Amino acid sequence: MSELLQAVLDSEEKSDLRSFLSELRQQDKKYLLRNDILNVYSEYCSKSQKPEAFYTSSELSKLIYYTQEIIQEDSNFCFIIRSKIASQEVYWLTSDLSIEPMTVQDLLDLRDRLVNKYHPNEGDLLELDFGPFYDYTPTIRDPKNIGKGVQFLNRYLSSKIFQDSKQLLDSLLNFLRLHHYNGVQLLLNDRIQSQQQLSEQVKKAIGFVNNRPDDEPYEQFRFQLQSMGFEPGWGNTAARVRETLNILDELIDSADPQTLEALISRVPMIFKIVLVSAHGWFGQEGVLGRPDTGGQVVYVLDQAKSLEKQLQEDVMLAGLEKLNVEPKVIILTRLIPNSDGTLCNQRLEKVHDTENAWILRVPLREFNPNMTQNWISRFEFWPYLETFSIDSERELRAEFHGTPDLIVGNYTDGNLIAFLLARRLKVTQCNVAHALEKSKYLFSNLYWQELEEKYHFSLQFTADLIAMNAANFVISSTYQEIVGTPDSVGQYESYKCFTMPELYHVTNGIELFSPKFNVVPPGVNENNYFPYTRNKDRVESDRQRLAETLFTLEDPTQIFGKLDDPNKRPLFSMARLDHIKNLTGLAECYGQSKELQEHCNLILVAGKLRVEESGDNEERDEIIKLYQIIDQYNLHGKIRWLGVRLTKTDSGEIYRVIADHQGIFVQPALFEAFGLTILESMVSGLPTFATQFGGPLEIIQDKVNGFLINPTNLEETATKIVDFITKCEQNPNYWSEISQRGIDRVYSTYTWKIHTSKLLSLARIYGFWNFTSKENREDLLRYIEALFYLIYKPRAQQLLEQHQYR
Ligand code: UDP
Ligand code: LCN
Repeated sequence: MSELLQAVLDSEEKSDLRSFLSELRQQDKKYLLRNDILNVYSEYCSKSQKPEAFYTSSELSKLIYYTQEIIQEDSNFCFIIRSKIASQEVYWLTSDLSIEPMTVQDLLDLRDRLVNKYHPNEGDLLELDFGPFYDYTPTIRDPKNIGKGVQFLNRYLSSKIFQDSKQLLDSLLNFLRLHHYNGVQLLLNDRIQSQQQLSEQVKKAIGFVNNRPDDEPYEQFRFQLQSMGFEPGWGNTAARVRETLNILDELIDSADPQTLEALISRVPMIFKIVLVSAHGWFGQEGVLGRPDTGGQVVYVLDQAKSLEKQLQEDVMLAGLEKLNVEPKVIILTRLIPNSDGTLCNQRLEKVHDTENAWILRVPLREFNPNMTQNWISRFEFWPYLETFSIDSERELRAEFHGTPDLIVGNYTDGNLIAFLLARRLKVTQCNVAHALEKSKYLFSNLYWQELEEKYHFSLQFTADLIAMNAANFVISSTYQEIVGTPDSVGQYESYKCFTMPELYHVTNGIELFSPKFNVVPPGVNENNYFPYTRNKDRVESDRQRLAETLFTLEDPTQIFGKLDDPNKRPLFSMARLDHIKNLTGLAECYGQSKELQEHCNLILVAGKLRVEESGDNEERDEIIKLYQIIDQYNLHGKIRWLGVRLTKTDSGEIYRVIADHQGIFVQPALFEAFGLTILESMVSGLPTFATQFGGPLEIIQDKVNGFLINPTNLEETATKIVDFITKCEQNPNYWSEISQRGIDRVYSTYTWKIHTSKLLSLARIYGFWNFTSKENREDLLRYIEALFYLIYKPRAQQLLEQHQYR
C-alpha cells in the first residue's frame, strides 16, 4: 500500500482528499499530468482558503507532489505515484476512497480504454517484457548509483574473482590471449597456457624489468619478454611494462575493483571505431543550423577527433608504435546526392585536424530517387536503415581491412544501425541517445496512430527499445537523461512501461538499474571555444569584424535591427529557431521587462530572417512569432537578430566578443537534453543563464558558476537577470567572479579528454564483461531480433511503399 496515500487516509485530511477528487471530477481533462495536477491542487487550496502550511506541507500536498499522473474513469481515479526516482506505484482510488494496487497490465488497459482502443474480446495484445533477460545480470540497488554502471561492474567482477577466482581468472587469461593487431599477437603467447603459468611468469617478468632502467624502450627487451610468454602491449618503456605487469600481479593475488579497472583499461583492444550518425546533413561546413542537424553533428565530430588522439596516446603508451598500429575512426553517415553545395555528396572526407579520422558516406539504395537522392527527415528515415547497414558493413570492412572494435550509435536511427552492424560483426555496441523523442512529444505513444502519418513513432519507439536493450552499454550526458529528477521522469525511464494502443504493450521496456547505463558528458572543442581573456589565441581582425556584425553592421539581407545604444550590455543567445529552443520566449521575457530593456540589448543568432528562406514548418512559425513580439513590445532599437549560419571559428569568437562587452548568455529552452551552447558560453567566460528543464540543471550549479531559470516564468526570469546586472553594477568584480567560475566548471568536468578516456575505458570493460558472460546475452538478442523482423521491418516496408508515391 502506498504510504503516501495511506497517510492521507489516516489523517484528518481524508475529507480534503474527497473534496480534491471532486475538484478533479470537474475538470474537462480526464488524463492529468503533473503540471495539471499541481494546478488543480493549487486552485483547490485557494478556493477552499487553505492556509499556506496546508498547501506546502500537509499529507495531501506530499501525495500530490509525488503523483505523476491521474487518470479518471467514471468517478474513480488511477494515481501513478513516483515517490522514489526510477520506481512507480499505481493505485485505483474509488469514490468511497477504497484503494487497490493496480498491475502494470491494468494501467496499460486503462490507458487504452481512455482512447477507446481497448478490445479484450479480440484477444490479447502483444506484451513486450525485457525484465526476464536482466534477471541473470547484476543490477544496481540504490537509484543514486544509476548511471555509474562501470564502477558497479568492476566491484561485481572483482568480488567474483575473489569468490571464485579460478573461473574468472581463467576468463581473464583467455581474454588476455585474445588480442592481436593485423595478425600480430598481443599481450600473451602460447608459452602461457594456465593460470599457474601466468602467475609464475608475471613474477619472473617483473623481476626481469625491475633490473632495467625506467626509460629503456620496450623494443630493446621485446624478445626476452617474448620468451617468457609476453607479447607487445604491456608498455612502451621498462617503467610502463613494470607498472602494467604489477597491476596484473596484484589482481591475481587479491582482486579489487580499482585494480581490475586499471588493468582492463590498459588492454590494447580498441584501434578502430565507428561512430554512426546516419540521417542528417553530416559535414564540417555549411550544415549546422539545418533541420535535424544541431549538437549531434558537433558532438560526433569533436568526439571523433578526441577519440583519435586518445587512441594514439594509448597505442604509444602500450608500446605498439613500432608495429605500425594506426588507430582509425570512421563517422558513418548517409551520402546525400543532392547536397545543396555541401560536401554531403562525397563518399569520403577527412576530419579536419586528424590523421586518420574520416567521414564515410554510404548512399541509400535507390528505392525512389525523389526520396533517396535528397535529404530525408529523421522521422521518415526508417525504411532505409536495414539496407543501409548491409551496404555499410561492406564499406566498413573495406575501409578498415577488417572489422572495427567498437560501434557507437547516435540517435534512434544510428543506434539501430549500430545494433544491426554489431550483431553481424560481433563487436561491442554503445548507444548515445542525444534526444529521445518519446518524452519530447506529450502523449506521443498514446496517440501514436493519430501522429503516425507525420512522425512514425511506432517505428521510432520500437527501434529505441531494440537498440537500448541490445547495446552493451549506453552513455548518457546526464543522470536525469536516464531516470529524471525527483519530480520528473527520465528520458530512458519513459520506456519502462507504456502502451502503443492496438500495437503492443510494454510492461518492462528497459532495466534502469542495469550497469549498462553510464553518465559520460561531452566536452567542448577547446580550439574553438576558450576564455575571452586568452588574447594571444584570438585574431584581432575576426574580433573587430564580429563586433561590427553583432552591434552595428547594416546588412538587411542577414541582420535585422539597429541598436539605439550599441554600448549597452548585450544579452545574447544562439540556437536553431525551433519551438523548443524558445528564443521567442526569451524575446517576450525581454519585451515584458522595461528594466531589462533599460540595461541591455537583446542579440540573437538564430536561423533565418525570412519565412520564404526556410524549408522547415517549425522554423517558419518561429520567425513569424519573433517579428510579432518585436512589434508588440516595440523592441525596435533594442534588438538585433542575426539570421546567419556561423562557421565554427566565428561561433567561438562571437561568445568572446560578447564577453568583451561584459555580456550574458541566456539559454531559454523549454527542454534541453544537454545543451552544448551552455558549455561553449561558460568556457568563453560568459555568465550563463540556462533553463532548469533538462541537462543544464546538472551542468550549472545555480548561483555558483551560472544561473538556472524557469523559462516559462517570464517575470521571474527577467528579475533574476536584472538582479545579476544590478549586482554587477554595484560590484564590478561580480561579473568576473561568475565568469571565472563558469570557466573552471567546464575545464574541471566537461572536457573531451575526460569524455574519451572514460568512453574507451568503458568499451574495454564492457568488452571483457561481454566476453565473460556472452552466452547469457544470446537469448535477449534473439528476442530483439524477433522484434526487429516481426514488428519493425513490416512497418518500415509499409512506409517505404508510401514513399514510392512521393
Ligand atoms: N550552432 C552553430 N550555429 C548556429 C546555431 C548553433 O554553430 O547558428 C552550434 C552551437 O555552437 C552548438 C550546436 O550548434 O555547438 C548546438 O548544440 P546544442 O547541444 O546546444 O543544441 P541542439 O541544436 O543539439 O539541440
Ligand atoms: C541533442 C540535443 O538536443 C542537445 O541538448 C545536446 O546537447 C546535443 O544533442 C548533443 O548531445
